[in-house]
Amino acid sequence: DTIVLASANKDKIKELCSTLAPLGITLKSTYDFPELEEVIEDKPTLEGNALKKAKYVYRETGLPSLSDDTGLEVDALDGAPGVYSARYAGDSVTYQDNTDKLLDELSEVPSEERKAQFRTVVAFVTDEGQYTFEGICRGVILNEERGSQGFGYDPVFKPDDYEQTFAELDAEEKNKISHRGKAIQKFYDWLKEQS
Ligand code: ITT
Repeated sequence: DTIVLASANKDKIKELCSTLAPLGITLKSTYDFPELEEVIEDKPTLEGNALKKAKYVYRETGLPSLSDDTGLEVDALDGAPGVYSARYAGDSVTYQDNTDKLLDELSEVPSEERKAQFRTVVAFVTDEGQYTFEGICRGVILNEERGSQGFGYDPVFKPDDYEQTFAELDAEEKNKISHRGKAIQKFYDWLKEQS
């Protein structure tokens, strides 16, 4: 029961492993297959990019492949940065550059209008077919960064019903309520039904 995680993002791999490994699933990542190339994420949707990544890795390795495409969708920005979340401030930028741009774009937006959601689409491709699973976590974008755990936009995202940002929660707490945690839970429930 080996699954290849079709991701090059070490922070995502860490979160995915910590949720899936305890469930008895053996995981490899694209780092175990040096011949794999980086997949260009040029689809207009999270679903499209997630499937593109998992299909490529499945084709090259012949092993069941699981990918994750995630976007931060801000209501006041009509869903931006969305599918462009990794390169919001430009190509080859840091998490900090993207967060700075987000805070800048929202600088005039009052707190009650700063609602947003993280949305993850997980794609699973095997001999039998291709499947996607979605997870959403709603919250608000704060005016400043808080906390040092997690990654990406975590320091400015405060999930609904919590006082802390994702960067102030430990990994286990984040996984329990996060977009990624929910998508993986759906995937796992489906996987169990198949056996
Ligand atoms: P792979 O395609 O190799 O998996 P990536 O970093 O390109 O990695 P995405 O396009 O899905 O992956 O990433 C979108 C960006 O959204 C990511 O670079 C982070 O800045 C941000 N992001 C994703 N998940 C996040 C999370 O749980 N918390 C905070 N920010 C997150």
